Amino acid sequence: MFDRPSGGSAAVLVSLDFGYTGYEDSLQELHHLVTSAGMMVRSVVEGRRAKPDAALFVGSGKAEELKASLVVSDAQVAVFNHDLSPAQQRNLEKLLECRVVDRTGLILDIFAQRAKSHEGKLQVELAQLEHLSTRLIRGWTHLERQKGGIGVRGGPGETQLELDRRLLRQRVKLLKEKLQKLKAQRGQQRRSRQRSGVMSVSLVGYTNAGKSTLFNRLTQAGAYVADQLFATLDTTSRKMFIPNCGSVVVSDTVGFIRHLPHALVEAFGATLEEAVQADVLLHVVDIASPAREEQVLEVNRVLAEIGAEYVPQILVLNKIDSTDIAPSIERDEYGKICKVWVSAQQGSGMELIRQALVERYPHQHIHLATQAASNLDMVLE
Ligand SMILES: Nc1nc2c(ncn2[C@@H]2O[C@H](COP(=O)(O)OP(=O)(O)OP(=O)(O)O)[C@@H](O)[C@H]2O)c(=O)[nH]1
Ligand SMILES: [Mg+2]
Repeated sequence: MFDRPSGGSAAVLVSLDFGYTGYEDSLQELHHLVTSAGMMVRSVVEGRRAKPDAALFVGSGKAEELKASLVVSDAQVAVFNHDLSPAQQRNLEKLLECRVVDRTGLILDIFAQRAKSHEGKLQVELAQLEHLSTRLIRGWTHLERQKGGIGVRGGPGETQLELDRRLLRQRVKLLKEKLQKLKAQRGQQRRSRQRSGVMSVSLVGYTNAGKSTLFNRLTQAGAYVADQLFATLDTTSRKMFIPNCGSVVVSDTVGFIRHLPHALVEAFGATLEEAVQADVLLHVVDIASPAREEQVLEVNRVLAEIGAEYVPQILVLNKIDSTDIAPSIERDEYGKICKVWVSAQQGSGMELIRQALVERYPHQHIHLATQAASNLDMVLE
């Protein structure tokens, strides 16, 4: 609704090294994010600073270098590998005379492009509005165009700013109500699934780890797979049957990324709840990525944020075909499989994942019983 589509634009990336670890990885990830948004990377402006400049984020010399780079490479967008304050973004746009996108804005842009389902679209719009509301300051007029369309007129003496704020609040409230209804429906479906005693497994992991590829392997579904960040936005669930054991419902979910914008985590609450409510999480890791350890930590951090830190996890170390590791398993101190090395793309190690799930199956009933006892709603139903 608010984003100007980035697809097709040429971009100059801006990245400052503040001396934190993982700088190179984050810059590489920015590249991938920008191409995933459908833009072309024309050049990269880098620098080092102790801390960001209050007015422009980069120093004034660097800002001039950036301006020249935008002109030389005929780029229309400057994409920052950082989050900018509303004032910094405004100052930069004025100085550079081009669109300035920060990291959160870029991720929101990709989500807006990818959203397919009704729920996904509502979630993205809510996240965009929440992000925007922090930027709603005097002189900001993005909502102006919509004002007439919605047909709301400000009362006497109401400033443009107050009107904008009011429109925004109304829309946010409406979106939250709609999402709440969808969440209730989702909960209903989940409860009937739980009552039927079917084990539920959610695939979680860093974006591009191979969750959808694994989902397709396990369930013979045709989920969208691509070398893009955030290829999957909507949760898809499919049944999978394990011989001599029973049915398992597997859900493919949205991927995580470092510094996942908070507005997104909040807006995607209903979708992410699929992970919170699962009996087991298959945490998919791209073993070929040099940043894999940090990615695992980041995924666990988001899982804790949404209340899924106590759901049992099996670590699926994927993409072994790009290493010299063979399909294999590791067991925890209780003798249960806790790590599985596989290649979802080649289909190797799939039987090891099924074996790991079979081991967890009996616990499902214990889990259900405890959950039912502690959840009055379920007992009363
Ligand atoms: N070499 C190799 N590549 C793989 C493997 N599994 C997945 N990929 C590739 O990794 C990329 C991402 O795969 P997806 O299945 O879309 O990853 P995802 O985790 O669902 O990603 P998002 O939905 O974007 O979060 C694709 O290019 C896949 O072909 C694997 O076992 N080996
Ligand atoms: Mg996916």
